[in-house]
Amino acid sequence: MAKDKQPEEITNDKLTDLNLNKENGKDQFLSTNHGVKINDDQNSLKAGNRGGTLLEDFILREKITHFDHERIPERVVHARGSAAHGTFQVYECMSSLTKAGLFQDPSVTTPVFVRFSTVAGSRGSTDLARDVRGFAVKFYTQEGIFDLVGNNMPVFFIQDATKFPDLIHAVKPEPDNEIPQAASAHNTFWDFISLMPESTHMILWLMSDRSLPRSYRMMEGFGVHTFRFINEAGESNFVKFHWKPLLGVHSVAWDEAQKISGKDPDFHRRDLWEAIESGAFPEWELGVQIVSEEDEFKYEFDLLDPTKLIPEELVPVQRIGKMTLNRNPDNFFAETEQVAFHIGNVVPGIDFTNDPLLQGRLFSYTDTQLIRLGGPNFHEIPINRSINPVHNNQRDGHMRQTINQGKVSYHPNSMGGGCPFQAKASEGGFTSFPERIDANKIRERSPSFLDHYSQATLFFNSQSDEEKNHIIDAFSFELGKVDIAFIRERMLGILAQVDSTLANGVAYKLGLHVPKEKPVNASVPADADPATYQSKIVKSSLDVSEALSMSGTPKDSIKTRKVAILAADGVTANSVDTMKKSLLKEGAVVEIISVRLGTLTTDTETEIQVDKSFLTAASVLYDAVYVPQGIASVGTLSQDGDAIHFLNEAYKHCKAISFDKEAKQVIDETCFSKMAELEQDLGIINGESIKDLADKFITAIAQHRFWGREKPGKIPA
Ligand code: HDE
Repeated sequence: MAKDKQPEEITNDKLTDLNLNKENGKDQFLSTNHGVKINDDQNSLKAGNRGGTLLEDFILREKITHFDHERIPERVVHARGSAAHGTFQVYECMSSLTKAGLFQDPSVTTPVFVRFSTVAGSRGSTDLARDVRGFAVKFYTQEGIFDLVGNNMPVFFIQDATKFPDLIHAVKPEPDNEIPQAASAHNTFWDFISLMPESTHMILWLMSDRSLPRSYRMMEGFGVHTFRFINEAGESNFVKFHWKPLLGVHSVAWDEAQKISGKDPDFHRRDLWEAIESGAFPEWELGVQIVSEEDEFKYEFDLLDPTKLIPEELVPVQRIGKMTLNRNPDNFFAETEQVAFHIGNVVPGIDFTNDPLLQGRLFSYTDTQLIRLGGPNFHEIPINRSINPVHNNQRDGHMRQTINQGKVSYHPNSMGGGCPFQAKASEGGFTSFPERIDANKIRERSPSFLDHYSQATLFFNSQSDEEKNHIIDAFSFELGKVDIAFIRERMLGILAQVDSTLANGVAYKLGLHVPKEKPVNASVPADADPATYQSKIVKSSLDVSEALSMSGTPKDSIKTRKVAILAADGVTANSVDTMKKSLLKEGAVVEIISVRLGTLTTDTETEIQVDKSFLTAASVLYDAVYVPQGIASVGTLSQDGDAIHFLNEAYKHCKAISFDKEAKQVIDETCFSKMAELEQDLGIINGESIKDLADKFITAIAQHRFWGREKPGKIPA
């Protein structure tokens, strides 16, 4: 066994060399907000050494006042988020469908800023909550700002904007004790949902692995609503927007998600940041599904109903361009926190439909910025500024930045030469699509919105067996946290409308029976005949839509996957080096994990830097694990509870595990020692030739997970 190494000594000089940057930061003297250089930032102004502080101390007062006002109201929803800058380029000219400038010229690069988020939790909550993810893209086009404010699921919980405050009140922590944080697994959420059959389709998505992304970089994005594309001739086509991640769509296990929430609540934020810093830029293709005006009523669902998707088998997704995120924000608050998205930010060539959820959102986003960012000039905050010039007669207001010149702030005028002018459509002026509207003024739900179950069934039927099991487990977990029995039962009644295996599976785990009565739709106006609001049974034209399952997602790359190498003193240098090099060559991130930090001494007396010790590393933060050979290293690890736990967890979460034949001694201590030989095709890889081992390991990591190995309740990790 190699002797313990002493850590490198750090001298006092190194710790206190604060003058290092003085040269670079010439003239960067500390100053007040009004430009006065500060001489003493350590002491407030006092009446004598031990005397009271003087009100006169403008430096202290300015600093503390600014600090007192550092927080702005967090977003009511989507408070927790992370963002990045990037670019978008269209593949070919889309002028036959839309005149929007950003979709015309493949040589034009449009800057974007993208913010990903969870919905329910507060700003400081965990990234790994079971939740929908926001996927909001701000395109800074030459014609103004276009915001595509979407989610990572293609449908939504409700059909009408007026139910949004109810939905959010139900999912947020309960108002008496503010419990639970960032979780839908509680009474009020399921009380509401179980009375709202229109939520069923979305709830299936929420209970699926889609709500537990491995990374923001491995999520799909959806505009959800049907929008319109308008071309130069003024012709309209309906369009649904999609983002397809080039790394594929991947998720983690629920047990893993809960553990990550403790080990690294910033898991997604860190992952996005580190990928961009390392130059592994996340990429998505923008997809569109196009439906012509003539085909508006062709489908068994209503295009205006945001609880429905258009199956890709019915209308294929055309990939029209690529988005690359290539720069982290410089300042979280100034950019990620102050960015203000608005679904109403569209450019000529893109227009709205009458989806009642979309229509309500058109009001909400500006309204929310007024309170969050403190006034009507939030468009002047750098991250929200249009890159093309803004000219209008809007003036003044809280925190106005622009210094408008001259006397004229009205239109029409002659004193300002008529400026600014209105733009003709041919000059790029925005004109709304002149949709014909001829109707009574009513408060009603369209009967075409009353099919609440068929797409939920389609979604469930389209999942792999493992995905189906995860959905059953997720419902059982969430409803298991509901302590009011009739809410659980009511929810089972809804699940019975979707699929009997689903309902019975959940009922079994809850120790309940599936109710025989049909669920009620309680979202009915006071004077309405409840019969007219009852859910309709509609037969879906498809039994299965493969695109709805994640099992067919691309699994051909290990780029940015995190691989742990467990090692201790005496490890065989060649094993570590060869494996590490092979993994790095394929773009993976590799970390050496050991019983303590510092360096390891190998069999050849070389040294290897340890990246993390078992104290700060955990299996749930990695995609795969390798145990190299080396008698002393293997001996240490086989006696180390943390190392064994690491491996057990990796096994439980169905990750690729590889080990040198000689490291079998470590595997013998794990709960899967008996399975190690049998599950070679299921991601447990061992061998003698390190090169061969590395090749097989790389293929296995690219599979993401071996869900077929899952044995719920059998792995004590
Ligand atoms: Fe939002 N939503 N939303 N939403 N939403 C907000 O705006 C709202 C809906 C979405 O990273 C808020 O600036 C209403 C659907 C994202 O900054 C607020 C309704 C979809 C983000 C608001 C919806 C979204 C928001 C809170 C029902 C997917 C985060 C802070 C009519 C298509 C954007 C803010 C960011 C944020 C209202 C429904 C996506 C309160 C009233 C459907 C990604 O204005």
